[in-house]
Amino acid sequence: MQKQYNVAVVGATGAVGQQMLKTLSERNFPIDQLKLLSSKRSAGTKIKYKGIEYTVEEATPDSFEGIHIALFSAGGSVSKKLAPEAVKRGAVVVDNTSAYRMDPNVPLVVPEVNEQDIAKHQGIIANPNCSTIQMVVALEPIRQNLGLKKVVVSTYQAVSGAGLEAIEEMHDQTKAILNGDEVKAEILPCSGDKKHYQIAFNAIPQIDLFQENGYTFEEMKMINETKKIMHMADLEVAATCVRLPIETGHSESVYIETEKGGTSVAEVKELLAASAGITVQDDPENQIYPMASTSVGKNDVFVGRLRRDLDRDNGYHMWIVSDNLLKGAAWNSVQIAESLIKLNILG
Ligand code: NAP
Ligand code: 3JM
Repeated sequence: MQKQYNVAVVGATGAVGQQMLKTLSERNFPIDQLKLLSSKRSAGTKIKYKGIEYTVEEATPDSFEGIHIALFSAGGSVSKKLAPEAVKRGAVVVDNTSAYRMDPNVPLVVPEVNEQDIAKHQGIIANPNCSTIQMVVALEPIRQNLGLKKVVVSTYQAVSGAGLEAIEEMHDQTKAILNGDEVKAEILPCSGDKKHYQIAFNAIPQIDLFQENGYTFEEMKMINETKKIMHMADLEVAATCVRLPIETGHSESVYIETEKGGTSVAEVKELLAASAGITVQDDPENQIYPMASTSVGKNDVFVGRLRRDLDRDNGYHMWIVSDNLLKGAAWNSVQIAESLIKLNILG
């Protein structure tokens, strides 16, 4: 019989945590005991998993006694405080926050790209940022076959990437505007920043806090994480991250320059179509292309609108879409957990 594992989900009541439970259930993940953890606020809440009711508990260091795998998505400060406590108690942590992603001792993993890096873990494995994950899945087959020199990305990101409160804020603002009522903005663009702007019927060119270099932290996550995952410290990457009033599904306009020039668009499409985790949706004649709305609930990364640059024979433009809560968060984390079992490197 397959071995069963004790699994803790930290942030189980959140937007990512809910998708984590759905994904674990759909994958029939080999769970012996399941522990659902949150802050004090939601402790006592009942959540059903596979028809059985569980009571959510407040996450404390002792919550991790006897846990084999801990899936963290409760924000960076919770991971900084509790992930080392989980590791101390023998758990392997898959962390969905930015807390450890750039730590040289922590593998940053997208299984389609660098599954082998998991083997180097010292207790914590980091799950990249949602916008990074979907982009590197699409870029990796191109890197392998044509080489990669430069990436310029602009994102069109959904509000669910900022949590349940941001979704609610978008709903409330939309209703208020349509009813002619006063619009309140308290969360977006970034709950930790001074000013808040309306997201309904808007496009906000700020995700996370501004850094000293004029880029936002979300943009710097995409830049630094892409280089780390692809093992390409010299890759040229630039990013502009924008929040749109879309509930779920991040879209990206991506321009790349390859090492090798002259490969036809048809050949690049074939490379992408043959790769794990990618669905090509690209048929302009029939208006087929990826969209946020059609990506929701699916694990794949969708690629379309592939065109050669008009001035450079090693330049390509494409449109990359994925469900930010699935491949961008829950599904990638569960894939890492499945790899830990498959590669027999759980602690
Ligand atoms: P959310 O909907 O706001 O949910 C936050 C979750 O964290 C809730 O379950 C909340 O519990 C829990 N939490 C908050 N403070 C806590 C504490 N002190 N101790 C224990 N649990 C606590 O946010 P979300 O969208 O699910 O995102 C959660 C985190 O996941 C983000 O902060 C981010 O770091 C990460 N994330 C990663 C990606 C990615 O790209 N890989 C994408 C989205 C989010 P209560 O119900 O008790 O408040
Ligand atoms: C996505 O610590 C926090 O306040 C969480 C901020 C956050 C992050 C992050 O930096 O971990 C919100 C939404 C992410 C992420 O995946 O990078």
